[in-house]
Amino acid sequence: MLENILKEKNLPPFKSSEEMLDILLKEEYGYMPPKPEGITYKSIENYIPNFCAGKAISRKVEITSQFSKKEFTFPIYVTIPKKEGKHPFFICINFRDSVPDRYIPVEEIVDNGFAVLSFCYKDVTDDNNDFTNGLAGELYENGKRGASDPGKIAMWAWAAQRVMDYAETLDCLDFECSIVCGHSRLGKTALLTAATDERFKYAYSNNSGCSGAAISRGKQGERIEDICKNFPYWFCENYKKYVNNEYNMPFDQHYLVASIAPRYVYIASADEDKWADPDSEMLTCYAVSGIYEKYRKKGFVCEDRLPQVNDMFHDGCVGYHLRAGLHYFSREDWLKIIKFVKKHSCI
Ligand code: GTR
Repeated sequence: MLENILKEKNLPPFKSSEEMLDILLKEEYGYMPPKPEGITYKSIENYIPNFCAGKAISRKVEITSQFSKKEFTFPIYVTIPKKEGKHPFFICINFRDSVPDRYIPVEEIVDNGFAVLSFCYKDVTDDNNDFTNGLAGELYENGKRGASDPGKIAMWAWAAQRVMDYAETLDCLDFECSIVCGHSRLGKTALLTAATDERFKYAYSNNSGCSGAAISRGKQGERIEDICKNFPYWFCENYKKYVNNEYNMPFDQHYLVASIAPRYVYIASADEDKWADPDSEMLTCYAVSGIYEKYRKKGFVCEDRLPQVNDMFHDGCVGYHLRAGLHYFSREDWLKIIKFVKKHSCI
């Protein structure tokens, strides 16, 4: 059944990872901002005293990236279990700088043995059309950008990669078990982060929908037309060419997930989140499955039908679940991605 649904969409065939990523950057997200020439970190220890009943350390770190004549600083929040050993860890791109946060149940994450490093996306650059503030202000003269220059999603993804730079200075983390995660617009960002940086071994996208995990051809709910009208600044200028023109795109969102293969990808949907379109999100998992076979790995292992509430497919390198309820990064979503990582990394 899924094979037939996919056939009708006539998706562009896979190319090499480099080619697929290049098309996505040129036509959709814009090319990533350059890596900094230098980077420094300033830590405030014991940021939240007695955090998680004393089971975790809490630290605030200011990351400063240096470019030729400019520099850019943003804060991150680090929570690491005190227990001995190397900890698997999440880099979580969040809507707020609060820790814990309604989208990050930190104590439960720590109790499961994971560290979490999070930041507020607006501390990198505002979520609006203003390209003169934060990182955008450092990159663009006069706030003007060319057709393939980065949109805001690429800038938030760049910031998650700087958090990985910082993580690499710590010897208590397990780099075989690094996960970048985010919800909605930040789920799109999480996928782009992993696609452009192999240091992330897992990417977790929560309810990311249009221009994230969902196939655009024939998508229900939000379409490229809507997203380009409401949030044109998330993308590069070229993306507007594809408004109501999905079937002529030289790419679709399966390229984004395929660029992460053979690393792990997990896509989560919510049943009442019709705007994101769970069916189109799961179809992406199905569409990329074959890529993993090239690497002699299991791709996506599922029932041959569209998703149903409480489905959870964890057997292959591509994971998926459909949770009951609304558009939200819930505790249930966290527990399911944690379960998936534990299963595949044998924790
Ligand atoms: C919606 C947007 C979605 C999703 C969401 C969010 O309004 O249309 O693509 O990203 O916002 O980020 O909360």
